[in-house]
Amino acid sequence: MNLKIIVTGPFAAGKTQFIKTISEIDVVETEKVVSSSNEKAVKDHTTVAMDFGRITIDENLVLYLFGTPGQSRFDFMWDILSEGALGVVVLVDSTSGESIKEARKIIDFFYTKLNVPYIVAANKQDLPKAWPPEFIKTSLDLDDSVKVVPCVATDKESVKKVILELLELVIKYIS
Ligand SMILES: Nc1nc2c(ncn2[C@@H]2O[C@H](COP(=O)(O)OP(=O)(O)OP(=O)(O)O)[C@@H](O)[C@H]2O)c(=O)[nH]1
Ligand SMILES: [Mg+2]
Repeated sequence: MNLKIIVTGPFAAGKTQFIKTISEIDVVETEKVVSSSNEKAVKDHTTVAMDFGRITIDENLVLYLFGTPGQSRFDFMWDILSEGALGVVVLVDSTSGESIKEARKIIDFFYTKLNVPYIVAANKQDLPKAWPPEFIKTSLDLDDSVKVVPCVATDKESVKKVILELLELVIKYIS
């Protein structure tokens, strides 16, 4: 079985990094140099279309990971990418209030559009200023049933844990 998973979240939340850390194939990236000085203050490149990676869980289950662009000016891609997806990881930069605010809009978009299981990954937990997952859950005003898990997208074990948490929900949902 093949499962399509969306990795989404605000600008610079760590989506491309997350997929690169876990993918067994070279990630197909669509990075371009950022255009505004605000963005430049954060980083040089941004995803303009998608990231694509793959994970083989076992001989019966392969996950296809589709990373979205984070900036809302590319949100036409969200529609295209979400077609047929069965689960969503919403990454949030846990050090940024702006990221949390944007994440709320993204969750609303995907939940309205897809209505499939999702989890929130409170990313960049290695940074000293990171808010804990519980704080992010409260700030996002999420239902108690929504899982908000800690994440460090540069760490393979951490990314794996997030994927497995989502997979559990997806398998329940489709069976
Ligand atoms: N310290 C730390 N840095 C991270 C982590 N995840 C990502 N980063 C860094 O955060 C920056 C943004 O990461 P990207 O993967 O480009 O973020 P993105 O969500 O794909 O960004 P856009 O596609 O532009 O929306 C990069 O400099 C990453 O190296 C993390 O868990 N910890
Ligand atoms: Mg990206």
